Amino acid sequence: MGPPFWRWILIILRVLLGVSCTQSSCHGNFLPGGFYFAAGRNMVENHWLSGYVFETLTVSLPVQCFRKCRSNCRCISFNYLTTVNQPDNCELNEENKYLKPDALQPKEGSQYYDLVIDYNVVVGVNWIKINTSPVCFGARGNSYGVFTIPKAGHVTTFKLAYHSGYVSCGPGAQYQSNWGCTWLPTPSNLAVFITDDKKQRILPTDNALFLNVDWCKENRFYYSVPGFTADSPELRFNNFSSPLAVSKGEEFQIWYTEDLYDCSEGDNDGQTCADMYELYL
Ligand SMILES: [Ca+2]
Ligand SMILES: [Ca+2]
Repeated sequence: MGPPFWRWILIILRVLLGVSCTQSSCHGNFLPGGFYFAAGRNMVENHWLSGYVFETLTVSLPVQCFRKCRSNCRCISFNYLTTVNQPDNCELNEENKYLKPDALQPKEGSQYYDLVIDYNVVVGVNWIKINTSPVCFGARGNSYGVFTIPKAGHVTTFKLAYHSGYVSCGPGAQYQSNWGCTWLPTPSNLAVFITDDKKQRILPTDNALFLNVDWCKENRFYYSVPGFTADSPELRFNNFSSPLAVSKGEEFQIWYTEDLYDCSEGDNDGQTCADMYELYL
C-alpha cells in the first residue's frame, strides 16, 4: 500500500513552487537566502542542461562555477565540464531540470548542478563531532543507535555523516540507501529520526516537509530536506525552532522510522553507521 497519487503531485508542485519563488525574489544581482555547495551534491554526473546556457566562463573548480552562478540573478543551474584545462568549462543555465526536465541530457564529461538554497545557513558556528566511534542504527527490531552529549550548551541542530552500511524498508537491493525508504518518491523518502531517550521525536521538527502517510498509526514517517537525498553523504536536519538546551551525558537516539513506530518493519533490513555532529550556538 502506498501514498495516494495526488500526494505525489502535491510534492512535485511544492518543488516547482520553490523554484519559481526563487526566481521572482531576485533583487539586483543577488538572490536572498544562503546558498549551499558541496562537490557532488545536487549534481547529475555525465549530464548537462541542453539549450539554456546564457554565459560560459573558464574556471578550475566546480565551486568557482557555483560562485559565478550564485552571483548572477539569471542563473539557476550550471554545467561543469570536467575535462582538464578545457576553456569555457563553466556553463550558466537560465533554467533547471525541474522546469525543463527534457533538457537534462547525457553528456560525457559534464556535471549538471542545481543551485540550491540552504534555508538553515548559520554563520560563525562550527559543527562538533559527538561520537568517538560510528553510531549504528538498524531498520528493524528496535535497533536504534545512541549518542550522548559531550558538553552542556545549546544545540541548533544535529547532522549525520555517513560511514558505512545501509537501511532498507523492503526486500531487495533497490530499497537500500543511507537514510531513506527508496520505495517512496525522492526526495520525500528520508526515514531517520532523532529522538530523546523516551523515544519522542525531536528531529526533524514538526515544521519539516513531511510526507503524510495513512497506512500506520503515526502518519509522520518520511520527509524531505532541501538539498539532501536518501543517499547523500550527510543528512542535516532543519534547525530547532529555538536552540535546544542539552546537558553533559544527555542521551539521544537515532531511529529508522518504521522501526520506531513498529510499522512495516518485518520486511526491513540492514544497518547504517554514521558520525553524529551537533551545531552549537
Ligand atoms: Ca517495510
Ligand atoms: Ca520496532
